[in-house]
Amino acid sequence: MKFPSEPFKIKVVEPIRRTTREERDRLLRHAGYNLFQVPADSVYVDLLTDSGTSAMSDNQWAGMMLGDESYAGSKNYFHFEEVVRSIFGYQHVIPTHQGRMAENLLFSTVLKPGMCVPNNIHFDTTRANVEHQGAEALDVVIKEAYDPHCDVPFKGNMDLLRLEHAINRIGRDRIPLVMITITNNSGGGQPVSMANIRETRALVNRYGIPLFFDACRFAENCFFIKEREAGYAEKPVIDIARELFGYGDGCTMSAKKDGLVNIGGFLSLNNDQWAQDITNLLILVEGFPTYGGLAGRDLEAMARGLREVLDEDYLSFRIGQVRYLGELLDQGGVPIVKPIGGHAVYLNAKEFLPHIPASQFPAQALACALFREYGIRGVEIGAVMFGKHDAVTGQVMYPELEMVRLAIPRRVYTNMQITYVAESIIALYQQRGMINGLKMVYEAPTLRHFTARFDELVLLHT
Ligand code: P70
Repeated sequence: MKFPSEPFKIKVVEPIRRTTREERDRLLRHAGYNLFQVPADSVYVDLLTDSGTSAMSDNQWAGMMLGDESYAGSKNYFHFEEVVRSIFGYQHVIPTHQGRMAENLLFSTVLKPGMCVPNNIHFDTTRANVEHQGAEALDVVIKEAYDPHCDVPFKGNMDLLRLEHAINRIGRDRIPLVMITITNNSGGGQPVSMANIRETRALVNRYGIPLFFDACRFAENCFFIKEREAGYAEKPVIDIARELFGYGDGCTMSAKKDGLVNIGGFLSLNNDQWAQDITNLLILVEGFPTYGGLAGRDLEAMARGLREVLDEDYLSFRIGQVRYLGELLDQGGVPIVKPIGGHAVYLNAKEFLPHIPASQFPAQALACALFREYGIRGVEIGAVMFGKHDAVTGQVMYPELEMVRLAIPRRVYTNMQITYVAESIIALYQQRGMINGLKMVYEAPTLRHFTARFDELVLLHT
């Protein structure tokens, strides 16, 4: 079947309401054209993120009732630890309330100013947490990742030549670890192949540098390996995951994605000294090591979610639903990033809105128009999220990709709602000349996309 149907039925529903265009226009102005500032109950289909927005299963909800809220030694921690070890295979399992805390603990422990972390592409919080330590977040993805038309199966791969060049230039002593983000979120939710991971391992081994994964969407990445990489078609996804993590020394994980939970994350690693230092810091800033900023019930939901996410009927539906949206848009002539990613479809805003120059934030303008016209919320992944002022000249530097990401929450929306999204975007594309550029009027010093404010440049189009 081209698009497998849902391997679940709906037991509980959450009503969503439709708002009027006038209402959304007012809310948008009030929000300073920043969709993070818009109340969620004014959104009809919310594709802002796939993070923390999953629907939990009856099995996970049942697990919540078995939460053991003991301060120390909760039985849910031991279950969680066993599940994480059985999939990821690393010795130490450190729970955190979400992914960025895992990043913060890791980078505060291993990084010093002037150091560097190479990654295929850092996502926003990962980059910010590296830079927060005075270190450099270096992206070394293959160059194809920056071409929205280039349809290659593993567009998240590391560029091994660039990585080796970077190691030689920067020096092994200033690179405490290399990271690989699976799937590569900032590059379009693209997977990394097993072969590339194996080769990265061989390369960093030659220099004695540890390899870590940013594992948020590991199950989706492993499913792509099964679908696309020679030799994996018959392998269970769980075995693919075990092989993949076997090439690493540890991982950070936001379980709000492929953990199928609304909150939770962890850090798992083999290095005893790092684990000890991280645990000490965890106790200072997050919580005791057997709960790490979560309730016992959250740990139980996460343990169960990590098992469910490897179910292959679930994964083929999940990847199929994202592909369904992407193919409808593609057939409707809408410019999207190819190939279609694992958790989201990415609109190519430069081609959608060729009349809006980079300085007027075309992807942000497109995301706002989609909300105002159709009540659909996506997120800008472009100059607002990743644009920078050059430290010396103050000049604005624009990222190569200017995208609106439509991230699909797991097990939440029906294919009718997804069809509505596709039809709305196709209709918006037909009236794209009406969309105006934006001017940024406020920005915070870090992670500015969450709070930036804009004005609409109403008169600038013809
Ligand atoms: C997303 C969210 C979070 C994330 C990630 C990777 C590859 C670490 C983290 C941090 C963030 C987001 C973006 C736009 C709108 C809302 C939310 N990604 N590494 O949607 O994890 O959030 O648990 O601290 O993608 O992609 P956490």
